[in-house]
Amino acid sequence: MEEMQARFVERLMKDAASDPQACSTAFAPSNIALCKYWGKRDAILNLPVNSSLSISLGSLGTRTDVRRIDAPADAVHLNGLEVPAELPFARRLSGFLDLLRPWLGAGALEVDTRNTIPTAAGLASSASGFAALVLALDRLGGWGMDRRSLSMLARLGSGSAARSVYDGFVQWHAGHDPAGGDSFAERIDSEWPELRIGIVELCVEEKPVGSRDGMNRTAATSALYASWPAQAAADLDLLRNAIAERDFATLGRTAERNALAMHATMLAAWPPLLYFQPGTVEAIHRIQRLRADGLAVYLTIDAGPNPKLLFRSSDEPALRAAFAGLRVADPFGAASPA
Ligand code: 2P0
Repeated sequence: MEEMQARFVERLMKDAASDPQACSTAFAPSNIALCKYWGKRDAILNLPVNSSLSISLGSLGTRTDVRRIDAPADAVHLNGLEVPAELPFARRLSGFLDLLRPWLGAGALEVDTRNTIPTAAGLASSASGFAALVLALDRLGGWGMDRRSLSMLARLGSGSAARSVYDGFVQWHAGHDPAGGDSFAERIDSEWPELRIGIVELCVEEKPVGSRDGMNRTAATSALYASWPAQAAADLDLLRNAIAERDFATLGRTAERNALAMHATMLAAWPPLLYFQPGTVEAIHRIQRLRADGLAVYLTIDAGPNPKLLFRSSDEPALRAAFAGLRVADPFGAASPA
């Protein structure tokens, strides 16, 4: 497994420059998929079955500081607390660093990761986490790599991280190459300043089945999964058109249907995957009522219980009134911390 990843990294890094620094820092925004990534065509190289499309979450994301240390092993901190080396978070991170160490000047690193979003609550913190790490490592090694290559490196850490190396609307191309060389993310050159994402925080506990296991189980056991790739491809085209034409109703409707179709494939898996909590269902009903009353609000839900709302800035007061404690992200707002 490591060998295939190492070969992939070697090919990618052959054009990298080298100007090693003592420390570096980077921020990456979290992202919410409007057309979801669900299923892998290659689990080792993290190649998806379908292309996906996301919107970044402005200042909600991950800041990562990386520093060379004179120590026998990496030191990992998450939100200010040291993470013991044997915990899955630290092992996954150090395993990823091992892939890139030959281009970093070897040695142990201290990695300090701070999320402005809850970890493992379906808010894609692994996406912003691996993206911020890769951006910081590019600076630490002085590689000067382009974003497309960095998105492919981030992809190896976590699929959705490929999309978090950019701001705004992003498409991750599934690609066809078995070696993974054409599965990268790309920014869609379009801004939509009125667009807002509302995060309904119902549950910040770690979910029982992670998305990696969830998508593998769905692809392996759900009869409904057969219809997913075509649905995702059709939705992606609709979303691209809606973005180009600033057609909010089509954007929202397509994103909501895409998310619920993904959850339908999970429900038909065995054992069934039900990420919804009672509050999730209540929120879905509330959104349907608000829409029936004329409010243009749509939802999307990842592999977790927390709904995210899609709406326009003019409706923000109404949605804050309807959802107490709503956290609102402004994807095209003030520049994210660099
Ligand atoms: C997405 N999710 O497009 C979809 C929707 C969850 C539901 O990408 O195995 O943590 O690390 O590639 O990226 C979450 O999956 O999975 C995800 P891996 P990842 O945002």
